[in-house]
Amino acid sequence: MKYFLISMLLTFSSVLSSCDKIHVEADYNVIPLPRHIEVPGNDYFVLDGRTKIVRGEGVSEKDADFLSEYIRQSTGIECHVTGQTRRNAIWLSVSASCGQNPDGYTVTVDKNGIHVSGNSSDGLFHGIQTIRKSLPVGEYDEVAFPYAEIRDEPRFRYRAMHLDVSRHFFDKDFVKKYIDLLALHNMNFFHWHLTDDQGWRIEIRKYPLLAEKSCRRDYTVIRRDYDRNDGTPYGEGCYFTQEDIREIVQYALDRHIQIIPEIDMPGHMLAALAAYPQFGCTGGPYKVWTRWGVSDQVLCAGKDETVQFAKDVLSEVADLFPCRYIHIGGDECPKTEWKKCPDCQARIVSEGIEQGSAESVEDALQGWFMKEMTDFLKTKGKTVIGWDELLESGAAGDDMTVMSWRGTEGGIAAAEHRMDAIMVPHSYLYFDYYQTEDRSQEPFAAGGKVTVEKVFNYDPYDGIPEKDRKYIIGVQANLWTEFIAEPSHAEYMVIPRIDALSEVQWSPLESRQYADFLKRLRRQLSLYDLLGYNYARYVFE
Ligand code: TNX
Repeated sequence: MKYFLISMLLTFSSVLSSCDKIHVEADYNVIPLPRHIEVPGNDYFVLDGRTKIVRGEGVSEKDADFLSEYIRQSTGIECHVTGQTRRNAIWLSVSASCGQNPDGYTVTVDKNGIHVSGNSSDGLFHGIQTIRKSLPVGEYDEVAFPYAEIRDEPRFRYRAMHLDVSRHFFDKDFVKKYIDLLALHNMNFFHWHLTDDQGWRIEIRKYPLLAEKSCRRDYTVIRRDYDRNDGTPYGEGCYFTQEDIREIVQYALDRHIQIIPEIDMPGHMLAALAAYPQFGCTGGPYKVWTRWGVSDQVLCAGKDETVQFAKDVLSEVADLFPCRYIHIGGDECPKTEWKKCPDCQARIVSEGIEQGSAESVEDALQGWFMKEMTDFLKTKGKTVIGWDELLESGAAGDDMTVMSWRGTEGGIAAAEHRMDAIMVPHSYLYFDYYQTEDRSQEPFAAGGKVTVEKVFNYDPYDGIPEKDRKYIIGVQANLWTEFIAEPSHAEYMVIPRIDALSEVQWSPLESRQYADFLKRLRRQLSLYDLLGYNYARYVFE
């Protein structure tokens, strides 16, 4: 009797646990939401340790390995990559199955397994991310994938996040972790703000003092209280060597992300001037800035050596980053010194620069400077991106791409002029801003109020006439780091606003609902916990 009871119990519990296993289900309602998900019935394909990953033609070993690693990370199940098999597998392939969009992919789940097919290897990678995010997080032997048909492609072809490593430095490991986060959200560009008044963070071989001197400031002001400072030098040795850069570029490329470097000029250059004062209007001396804001000290547009310096820097940067885009800033460049500088005034005369549509003749001089850089970079096969001030200099040509940050007007005007534009309006997409209605609950931030819901409801086509919409190539959010010194704080500012952003970038407007998004977000948190990201919880409180 005793043995009978024990064996009954054992049978019962094994039935229970096998039910348990079966009921761990994949869920395709991920972030960003795929365009089209069809789940026809109640049938499942069961993934387990015997499931193989099969690499079709044109599929890289790396991409297959990523999938294997994601499955292991999330569930503990080891799926190995092998040659062809007819059953119980995840087949990866690249073929134009879902229209022309290179970022598009399809997923089909049937009794034999899962087929992921990308229109290009980028599309395949996004499909792999969707499978990854569909997985439950925990220790499992089996995961049931409901039979499904997923067809997906992004709304915008440019999908990015920005990171400022000048105001505060974030090291190689963090930059990689940040890139991982972008990949998880199907983004394809990373805008890397490498230089600013408060610190220069990239090695330039021709100007070694940029790494040696321009990375370090004597102290840092406390918040915005310019009468107080922390009395501690900051940033010694905090820069990326060219070797670091190459490593990070490759790391991003492996994750189907291109890096757009930004060398902000001719303003936001005080750190560089501290090491090379001869490139300023007055000759200095200058100090790497210890406070925030907009400095009057900028590169001199009149001196030939300065123009050459800027080109030399861009030349090394262009060689380091294979991306077609290079960002040359152009924002917040006061003309205080240029108005007084004999060299700048002489340049205006010698180049016959006229005010034209610019706000002042010195603004037109900035236009001349930006055009010099643009033409130079064109010889290197690069397309220039600049902040929306570009439009005020009268020099913006349709070969430049405008980043509209002061509002949406810059983007609207750029599109009108048939220039490509990227929308980054600060009141919707500055993630250094507060993220709730009640600032008192939050760590000190740059200002504003950018709630998750506000990001979610942003539509980059707002105010853009139908005929101009093709010029709005995409949308990104910025993380300026004046008040963000720690990696965990940076993550906290970004997540979960990045989730809302990724839906703006990827998913069709019609299919998105905030309440539904929050449900999906709750699921995504388990992945953030697993991967060790810090995030803000306000939306759930
Ligand atoms: C404006 S956005 C800036 C940055 C600051 C940011 C602070 C832009 C092109 N310039 O230099 O860090 O505001 O929110």
